[in-house]
Amino acid sequence: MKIYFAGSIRGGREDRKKYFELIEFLSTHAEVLTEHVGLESLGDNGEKNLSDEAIYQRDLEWLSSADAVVAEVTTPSLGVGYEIGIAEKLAKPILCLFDESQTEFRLSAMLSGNANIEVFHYHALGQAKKKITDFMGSL
Ligand code: 6IA
Repeated sequence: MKIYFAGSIRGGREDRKKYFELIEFLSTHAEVLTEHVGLESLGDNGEKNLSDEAIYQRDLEWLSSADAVVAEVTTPSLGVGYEIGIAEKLAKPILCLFDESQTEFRLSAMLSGNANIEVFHYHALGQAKKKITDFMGSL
């Protein structure tokens, strides 16, 4: 099972520790194609040794080959929104995780109003992990 994990990079790296923990948890269930998204060393400029064109090509290939997408969507990110839209068109199962305790953010209606996307609101990361387990079990 291959999972494409999406999380904000240039949209802001404040939640990177959360991405790291979710990726670690996901890795116990499946192969995570995008482990770099959770790396502490990845700043909001992303990967230094790859051009934007190379990153785009590689990420779209990974997205096409993934069995499902898990996205942490609390910090708004154009790239994550784009990936979710493409994943929907590719008919991939999509789970979006939104941290309700970060009250400065509100989830886009393009996700919360979309019946093709499973949106889960959580307060504690443990709830998100439990949801991931259920989601993976449903694939
Ligand atoms: O718009 P954002 O940068 O927040 O988009 C984040 C999402 O797009 C993540 O889910 C990644 O899968 C993907 N993505 C966007 N930029 C990168 C990146 N470096 N490295 C890896 N994945 C990326 C960006 C720029 C770098 C050459 C300086």
